[in-house]
Amino acid sequence: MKKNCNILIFTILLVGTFLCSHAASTATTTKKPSASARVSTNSAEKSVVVTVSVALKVFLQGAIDSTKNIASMTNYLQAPNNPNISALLPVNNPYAAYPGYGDVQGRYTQINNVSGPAKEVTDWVLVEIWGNVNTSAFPYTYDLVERRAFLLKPNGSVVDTNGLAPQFAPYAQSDVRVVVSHRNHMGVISNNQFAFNAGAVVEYDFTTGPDKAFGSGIQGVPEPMVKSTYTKGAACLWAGDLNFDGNINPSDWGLFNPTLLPISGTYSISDISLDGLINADDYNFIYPNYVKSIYSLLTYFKKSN
Ligand SMILES: [Ca+2]
Ligand SMILES: [Ca+2]
Repeated sequence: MKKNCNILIFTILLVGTFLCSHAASTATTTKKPSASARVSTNSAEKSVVVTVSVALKVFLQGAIDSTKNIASMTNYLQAPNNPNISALLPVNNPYAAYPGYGDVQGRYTQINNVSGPAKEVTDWVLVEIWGNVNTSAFPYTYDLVERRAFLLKPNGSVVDTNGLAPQFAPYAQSDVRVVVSHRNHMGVISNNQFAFNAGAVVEYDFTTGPDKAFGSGIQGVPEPMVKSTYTKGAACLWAGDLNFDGNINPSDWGLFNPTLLPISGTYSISDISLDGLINADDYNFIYPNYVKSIYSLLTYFKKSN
């Protein structure tokens, strides 16, 4: 039994290396099932479950590190750059506290430890797997296949608490899309569709351009991500969707820092720059986006299952 465990651990380490090397790639395809896909055993049922590995890359406009020459994000909520602020990332993911999201799993006791398995962390993100996406008529519809909260790292990669790419259950349909949302940035739906066969490795980099998100290029619809000099040419989720509904509008502005006084040492939706402070920096993100009335086609979708 001990020997079997060692073999399993060795297999996971090998596969972890495999997945990490793939996460660095910018390819956007679903690969055919591979012999080196991660395999986990459920001894109680004496069955083997082969998962789908999903390596995502996404940036948040508010968290872009303005001190760097290339696009990356800060981890100031985990390792504050202000000596008067303590680490602020919550052990339990924040999404499970939202109405209708009580099923969202995600807990990482070492989230404020930069030496933990996931190393540097910017914040929690919510990843949803959508199947049967139908955009032929309004409202657009989808089946929610699975959703969980994961850790977003400064380099944009989304990882599980072990530092590796998230694993999801296989899904028979070939039209799966991946949705990434954040508690104060506007979420995105992948423009690509993927096959979710057992053992598949899905890699998708949202940062290469707004066209990686569904809705890009449609006349009259705002680009689903922002790409600017400030973001160093990377596509980022728009900052300022404080009520997590896919729009950045007066409702979000109404939630923003009601006192308009600086506040420090807080994990708050009003801290749009994700540095533990609520001040003019955050105002400078939400105000121009709210004035533009940025909205996402996420708001056109209705869950059908
Ligand atoms: Ca909103
Ligand atoms: Ca801030």
